[in-house]
Amino acid sequence: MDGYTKWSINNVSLSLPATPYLGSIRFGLKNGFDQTTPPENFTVPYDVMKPPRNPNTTTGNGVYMLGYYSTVDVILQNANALAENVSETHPWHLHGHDFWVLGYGEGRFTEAEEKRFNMKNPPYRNTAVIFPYGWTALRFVADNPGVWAFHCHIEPHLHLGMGVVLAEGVHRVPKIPQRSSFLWFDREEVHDRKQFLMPSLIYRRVCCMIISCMLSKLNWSPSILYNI
Ligand SMILES: [Cu+2]
Repeated sequence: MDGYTKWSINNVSLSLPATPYLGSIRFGLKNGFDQTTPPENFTVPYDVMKPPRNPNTTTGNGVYMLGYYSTVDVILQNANALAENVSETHPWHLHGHDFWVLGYGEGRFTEAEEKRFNMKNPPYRNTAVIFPYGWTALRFVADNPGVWAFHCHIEPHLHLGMGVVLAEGVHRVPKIPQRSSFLWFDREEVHDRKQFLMPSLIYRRVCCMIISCMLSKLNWSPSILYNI
């Protein structure tokens, strides 16, 4: 983008805002971050194996607003890195939650893969990799009030945009200091919030996001799948 290399998710390269999300959401600041929800999948069919014809991307810092206590499925879909036969491994880390790793596979994810999900004893982690050209399916319960980053933990990848922001139950977070709507905030107070509820044992499918990791520069991009 503009001559720079970025990573993007569904054609959005994450560019964090100056104002902390917690304060922006709690205090209703419309200018704190992009108010449009980022895309939950690719907008057009996209061959993850081949570099896109148009390598451009967009930037953004919108938030996936999750229903409090909803069950969220995420399909991390890896793609090419804008070159033939180039795709990398990315360790994706979710803040604020652990998730079940329901499955992973090669190539483009299809709904048929769901039949092979491990619903019996899936690993419970807060980090999982997507392999080159592969996909990884995760599930978690949005039961922890707050705003949470979900990102590749290879730091340069994160700083080049490989991440998304999730939020749930922000109105339940106690004592968000007014100054959190400024350009800094008191970490101690934010981390002091308590969990309100324990994870439910009943999981309901509410959302399936397909998130693509591709070396930036996509104007049109991959994937579609949003189940309610
Ligand atoms: Cu990465």
